[in-house]
Amino acid sequence: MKKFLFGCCFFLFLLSSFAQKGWRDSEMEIKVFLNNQSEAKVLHDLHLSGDIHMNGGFALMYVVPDELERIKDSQLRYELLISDLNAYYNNFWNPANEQYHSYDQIISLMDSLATAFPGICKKIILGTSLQGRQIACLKISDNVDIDENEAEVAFDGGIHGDEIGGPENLIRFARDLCTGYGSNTQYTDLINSREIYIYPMVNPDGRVNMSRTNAHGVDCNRDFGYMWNGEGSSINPFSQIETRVMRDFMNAHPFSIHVTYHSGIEEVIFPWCYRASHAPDYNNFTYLSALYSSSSGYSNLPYLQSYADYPTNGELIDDSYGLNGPVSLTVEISYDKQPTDILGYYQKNITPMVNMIKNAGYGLEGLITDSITGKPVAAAIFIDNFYPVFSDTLVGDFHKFVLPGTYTLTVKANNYETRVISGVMVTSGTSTFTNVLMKPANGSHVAKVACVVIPDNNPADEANTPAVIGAADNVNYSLGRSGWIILDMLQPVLNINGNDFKIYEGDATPEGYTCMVSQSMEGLWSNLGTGLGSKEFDLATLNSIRYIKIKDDGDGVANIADAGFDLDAVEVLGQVVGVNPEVNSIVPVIYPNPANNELNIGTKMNSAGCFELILSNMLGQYVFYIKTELKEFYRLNVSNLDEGIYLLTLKCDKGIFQQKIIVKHNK
Ligand SMILES: [Ca+2]
Ligand SMILES: [Ca+2]
Ligand SMILES: [Ca+2]
Ligand SMILES: [Ca+2]
Ligand SMILES: [Zn+2]
Repeated sequence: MKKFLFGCCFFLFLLSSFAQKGWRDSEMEIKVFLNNQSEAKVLHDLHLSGDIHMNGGFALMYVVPDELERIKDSQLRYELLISDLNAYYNNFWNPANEQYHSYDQIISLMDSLATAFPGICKKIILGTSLQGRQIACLKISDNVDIDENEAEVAFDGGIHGDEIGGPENLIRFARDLCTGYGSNTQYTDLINSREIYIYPMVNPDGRVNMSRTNAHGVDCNRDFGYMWNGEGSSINPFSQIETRVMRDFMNAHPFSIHVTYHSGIEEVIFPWCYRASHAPDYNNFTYLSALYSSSSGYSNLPYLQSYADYPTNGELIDDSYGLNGPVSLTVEISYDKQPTDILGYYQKNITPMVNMIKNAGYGLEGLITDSITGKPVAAAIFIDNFYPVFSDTLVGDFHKFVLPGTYTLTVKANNYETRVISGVMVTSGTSTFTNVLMKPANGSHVAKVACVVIPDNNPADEANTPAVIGAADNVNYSLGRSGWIILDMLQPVLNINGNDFKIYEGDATPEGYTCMVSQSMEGLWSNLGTGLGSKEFDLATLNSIRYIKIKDDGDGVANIADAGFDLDAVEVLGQVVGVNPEVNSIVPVIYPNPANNELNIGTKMNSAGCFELILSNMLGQYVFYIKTELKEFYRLNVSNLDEGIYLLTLKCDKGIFQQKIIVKHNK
């Protein structure tokens, strides 16, 4: 153990000494010429850092001398572009670069926009980089301090720190939007009707160090957790702070359209990056990519599925789309990573950026609220066979870009009945609004997929990850051999008497797996043991958890349809405990849950006579007690209770009813 710790410390020491420079010692940039797919495969199999662009017939690779020897051995033709990247970029920002704003200048521009336009522009610090720099974005919208029922759209750049054109575009765009408010009619309309997020430097250490990677030497655009596969020196999905900050940003804002900017070639690419087959939203992707291209100032801006340019795993756009459902595009704005005519490239991209903001509000939208309280509901919205989007939990609104047509919406939410709304028509250049009232009901399941991994991919399976959301329906996501998934239950799963949740396998051939649980995505993970097919699990010594991780046992064949454990659903048990059959027939309706000010209890105990109502905390202490005459409806004031989890007990002469209640005060 000591030896292991020493090894870790030594490793950290290496990383921190490495972190002082942006690139590895003697790292160089080379251009490798690729005539065909088999040459690209030879290069890919060397597992080096860089971007392969089959679409352009070349790759830009970042190699140290012994890696260069491997390229020489492979007989691939290459050209040396930069012989020592650290030396080359050493004085890039000093003296000040005339074409580009530095990290400090971009941050102070963001601050000054927020100060000069406080009604429509707000700077949000999302996190801090490894070397202590701000990871920040701007929100540009009317009533900027309030989350309104408006479509949200995101632009980010600079995940590869040396590709400095994207961030430069974005800060100029932010400035033009703000200064145009009130005078430019189009900008004014969009700022009034959308929530625009501009996130110019995803990897600020990389910008200062002029490096592709972050200060840990990891390519953040291979570190994302949807079909992650250990590329770009990433040792775990979401292993880097820059990646986790982006993940949390995506979870907090259900974007309708998201665009991420790069340089190295000129093209628009869309998911999937990790597989050849088309994503269910393929037609939506190609429509918006074509619009981006045709409305741009480029004479030719090709658009294609990312995989067709070259396969990669762990990219931001797969993660953004795969976990949250927006249209997510990568735009490569220039062959040069630091083009001298940056103003020209900005001008080529203004109209398409405006078009993306516009289209973020087209398609389907709606408001999802509790039918009794009117409060917003956290829901997954499935539209035909597209990847689901999620409601904004602050307002309850959702927005999904779709092409004109007639659609069926299926809205799934924990502790509500599923709603299916069909025949929703969408016409061109507008949005169709649907008001969705959700009826309280018992039942809690997976709310969202949080991370998914299949070692070395399994293209033979359709990889239907959204199939695990909601109640069991025999529609599965197959984990793949040794694959694993992290499920977000959203509300805490409590440890009550007996088993606490049930994992469902949705086919007739049971397969083995391990089940782990955690309060946080970052761990610690507790192992609850193994299962074979559907099985109930007990939280044992834990009080409550939010995330469930299921890992296939590694048996069987890797590259076939339905390889690995076939996960259908996870159901939270113990919503109702200690109920005898007689009481079951008079199970009350209790809402909202979580409760803010009031908890409504429909007792349905007309035949039960006198009853006792007890609310106790998780230590078993009573926080409320009443013994009362028969009543069909009871309203309990919880506004003065501390936030947390409580157990509601109803006793009558026919038995006992219990349900866990969450008290959460909206701030
Ligand atoms: Ca607004
Ligand atoms: Ca238990
Ligand atoms: Ca099976
Ligand atoms: Ca299912
Ligand atoms: Zn890039």
